[in-house]
Amino acid sequence: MEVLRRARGDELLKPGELPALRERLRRIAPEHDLKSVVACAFDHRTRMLPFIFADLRMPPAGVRAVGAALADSGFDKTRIVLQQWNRAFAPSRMRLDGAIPDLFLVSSMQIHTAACKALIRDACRIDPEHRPLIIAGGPKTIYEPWDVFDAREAGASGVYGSAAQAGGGAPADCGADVAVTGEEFVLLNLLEVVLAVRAKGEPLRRAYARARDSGLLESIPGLVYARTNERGAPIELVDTGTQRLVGNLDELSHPVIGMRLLEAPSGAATLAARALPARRVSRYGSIASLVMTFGCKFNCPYCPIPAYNQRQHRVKSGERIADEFRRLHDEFGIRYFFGTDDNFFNSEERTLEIVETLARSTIGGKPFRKRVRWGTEVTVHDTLKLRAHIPTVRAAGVRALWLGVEDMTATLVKKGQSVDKTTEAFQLLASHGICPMPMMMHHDTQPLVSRRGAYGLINQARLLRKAGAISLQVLMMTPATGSKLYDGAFTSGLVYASAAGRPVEQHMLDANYVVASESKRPWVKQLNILAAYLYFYNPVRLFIALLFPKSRLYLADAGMQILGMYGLIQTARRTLGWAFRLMRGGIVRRTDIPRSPIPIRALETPACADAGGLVALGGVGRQSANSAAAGGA
Ligand code: B12
Ligand code: SF4
Repeated sequence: MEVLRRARGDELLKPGELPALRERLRRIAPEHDLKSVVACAFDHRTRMLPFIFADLRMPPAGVRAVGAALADSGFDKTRIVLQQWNRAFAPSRMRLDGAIPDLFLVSSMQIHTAACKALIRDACRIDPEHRPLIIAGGPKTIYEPWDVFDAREAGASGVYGSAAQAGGGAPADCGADVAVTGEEFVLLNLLEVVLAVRAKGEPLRRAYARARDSGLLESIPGLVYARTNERGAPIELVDTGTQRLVGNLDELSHPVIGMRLLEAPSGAATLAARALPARRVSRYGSIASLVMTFGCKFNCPYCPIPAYNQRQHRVKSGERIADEFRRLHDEFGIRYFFGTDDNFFNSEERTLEIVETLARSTIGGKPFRKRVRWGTEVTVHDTLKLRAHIPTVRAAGVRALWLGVEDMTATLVKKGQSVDKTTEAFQLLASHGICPMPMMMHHDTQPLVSRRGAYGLINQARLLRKAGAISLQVLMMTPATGSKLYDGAFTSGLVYASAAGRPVEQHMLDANYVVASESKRPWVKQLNILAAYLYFYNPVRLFIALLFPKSRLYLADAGMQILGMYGLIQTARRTLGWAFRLMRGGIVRRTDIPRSPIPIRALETPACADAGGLVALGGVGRQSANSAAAGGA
């Protein structure tokens, strides 16, 4: 099920509402002196193609934004811990300024759920009197907020594997206190409400419980919180409805604030006395992700993005983006950037405003393109629409664009692409020194190779390479939470529960594993993905890339080959065992849609009335199906 849209005209916050909230919090922050730790859950079993390098080198924008929002609201005793860098981090042992933090926030994608739950479980080892208020957020909870609560007393099996997954001896209330299904504003709104009832020196979690029990949280759209029994175990979840979105992204806190809060990589379970010094940030986080736009005008049924954004296209101004590049470059020495856009070329007018501003901006007296290199996601359709402006895009510093090609023949998905158009768009970008990076989706009806035409997976990889691609992403079509196709994929029995006795776990939902297919020989699909990667990344091609590189960027082609071969080894190591299980058979399918084992009471907000009311959720996943794609486009 998709994220429900608020009533028309009520999707966005009023202009200035977010900065005003920060300002109010700044005024009361000194008397509360909160200490917060924001953790990014990361399951290292997901390390493989197509993102084997970026997954560790790019501090995620989500946790950085949450940390920045807190610090920018006056709560500067905040630390961001990435499990990518700090595998041994144990929340039960965290101390900030010598004390147990008041707030423990966890951000997770769906594929990192096991790691997210383990972090929450460990935080629950802190005795209840001192335990921080535990808040979960991010792409996991946006769609399946109920999965971060302790469901053991509800006695259910949960989504994939056990929902509770609590180890022996874990306390009864071993889950998050509250899940945020929205963005920064929702978190700050919650804090303001809780701090308003907090007595001097009172534990934040106790003040939170009082605010919750007095019904004060009901007026904050974007929360799911637990009502508990005397043992602290959740008996009911309350869903306050869809958030209002910040429309003008210039109102967000500056990314440099979040970048200053990162915990240095270490093998320790505890936190260092100070955050990672600015001069060392780029050594570990050499790529900075930047929020520039949100939303996409297309409506691909396998993609949750348009519904998440309530069909809004939200943007930052060119001036603000230039400032973010400049300050991140100057303060941290970062030269590589990635835009977190769903479809950067979505609106011609807004795109031009951004790239023209960047193209005439300077950093340290030099033009942008000489100082920074960046990439983001776009569509083939919009690239061709903007063909006359590609030189300006290049002058703005863009060196790579990821395009959601999916299937060049548009048999699977139609969003304005075709073999000719895709080839034209790729050649156009390559001719201007921008590396076109294809994102493809393999599906049940697509063969590995077709004798004629361009239908086969390898046929398409070959065409894309010829047209200038230096990287390849091939993912299997897999149901994505929050997409239109999600529920149907389950009820129709497409999705596997297990194969040859091995259950499908959430870390396997990254579209690298074949976990939903009608194919009689799904193991062939699994091997097809490896074959396509091997066709694209191999020693022969590396040799050719050294002699006749596809990219104008020095050694980029050869570098991608080396990275791709390393990633391929990891992908094969992790997915071959699954291919053998698929071959052995014994595939058990599921027909139940993942749903909350704990009853959910959805508050009926008039705002959501046009979507049938939140009652429609009934505890089922809040959103969409899954595109295999990493982001969008
Ligand atoms: C950039 C990106 C990537 C990058 C970078 C990831 C990184 N290290 O930064 C790369 C290319 C590596 C990547 C990889 C993948 N990605 Co990706 N990616 C994105 C993208 C386009 C932007 C993410 C981002 O930075 N957004 C901007 C930040 C500010 O937004 P945010 O993270 O949502 O955080 C906000 C809120 O969620 C909330 N919030 C977040 N955390 C918390 C925590 C608390 C406590 C609170 C209160 C609030 C809160 O507040 C934040 C500020 O507004 C999103 C789509 C999107 N537009 O968000 C997909 C997305 C996150 N990716 C997705 C997927 C599926 C993947 C892959 C699995 C794809 C694949 N098949 O390989 C891999 C996973 C790799 C791995 N091992 O982790 C999905 C996740 C779906 C889900 N339900 O979990 C998304 C949502 C796209 C989609 N289909 O909708 N991805
Ligand atoms: S898959 Fe890409 S083009 Fe389609 S709706 Fe999602 S972001 Fe837009």
